[in-house]
Formats: sequence, structure tokens, C-alpha cells
Amino acid sequence: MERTFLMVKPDGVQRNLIGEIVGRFENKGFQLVGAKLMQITPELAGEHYGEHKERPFFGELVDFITSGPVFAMVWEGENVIATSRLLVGATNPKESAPGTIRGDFAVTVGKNIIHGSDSADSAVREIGLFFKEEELVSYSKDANNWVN
Ligand code: DAT
Ligand code: MG
Repeated sequence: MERTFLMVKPDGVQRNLIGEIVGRFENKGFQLVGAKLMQITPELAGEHYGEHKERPFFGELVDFITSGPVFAMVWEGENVIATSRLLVGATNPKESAPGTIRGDFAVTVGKNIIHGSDSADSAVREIGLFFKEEELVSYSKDANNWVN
């Protein structure tokens, strides 16, 4: 089953949105297979956001993502990578639709609440950066038969 990496950023943790965000993915019908509250080091931040190293906002991005704890998660489900991006909403909250997480809770691109992998390759890479295989749990739930 497809997996993706989702992470409540420091602003989402500070604004008490972990429960709200977990609830949205649960309610959708996806399954949580791993989660932890953690502090990102500058080294991990640099790896995670490596594709943005040359961008003018890179320094601010690393400072922000290391400014407090994040809630890192792995979610599983049919088409979960692309569908999660729809639930997360556009990168810039000025453009994210109401009903999406960023559309409902964020105002500015520098504090946009949540990260979600953007492709199958990113999902594998990011899950590997944040989680060891033994931290992820494979299990079945009867409710999944009413989703898929
Ligand atoms: P996303 O998080 O939607 O995948 P991204 O990968 O393009 O977006 O950028 C990663 C993060 O970098 C994004 O969530 C917020 C920050 N960011 C992106 N563009 C920015 C900009 N123009 N100014 C400041 N921060 C930006
Ligand atoms: Mg991205």
C-alpha cells in the first residue's frame, strides 16, 4: 500500500493543531503507520529541504523548521501521496483553498503548518530520513474495508 511522509511544522505544534491535522487524515480514511514528536537538527533540515538549497528563503526555512518540535508521521492508503497534497493545500496560503489545512489555518508561506511529500520518490526519501523501518507498524483495520 502507498505511503507518504507528513509533518506538522513547529507553527502547527505551537498552535495546538496536531489533533486537528491527525483527525483530518483519519477522517479521510487513511491509516497512520508511524508518528513521533521530535526536534529537527540543522543537518536533517538541510537534507530534507536539499532541493531548496539555492533558494533565497533557504536559511529562513531551516531556521523555522528547527525552531521547535515537529510532529512527523507516515500515512498509508490508496493514492495517499497525491491526495494528501490536496488535503494540505497550495504552498502559499494566499492561494490555498478553504477546506484545505493551509487554507483553513495558515496565512503566510513561511508559516504554512504542514509538510507533505510531493511524489513517490520524495515519499520514500523523506520516510527514510525521518523513520527507521522498525518505527513503522503494518497492521490492518476492519474500517479499511469500508473505505477501499
Ligand atoms: P511545499 O511545502 O508545498 O512542498 P515547496 O517544497 O515548494 O512547498 O517549499 C518548501 C517550503 O519552503 C514551503 O512549505 C514553505 C517554504 N517556501 C516555499 N516557497 C517560499 C517562498 N517563496 N518564500 C518563503 N518560503 C517559501
Ligand atoms: Mg515540497
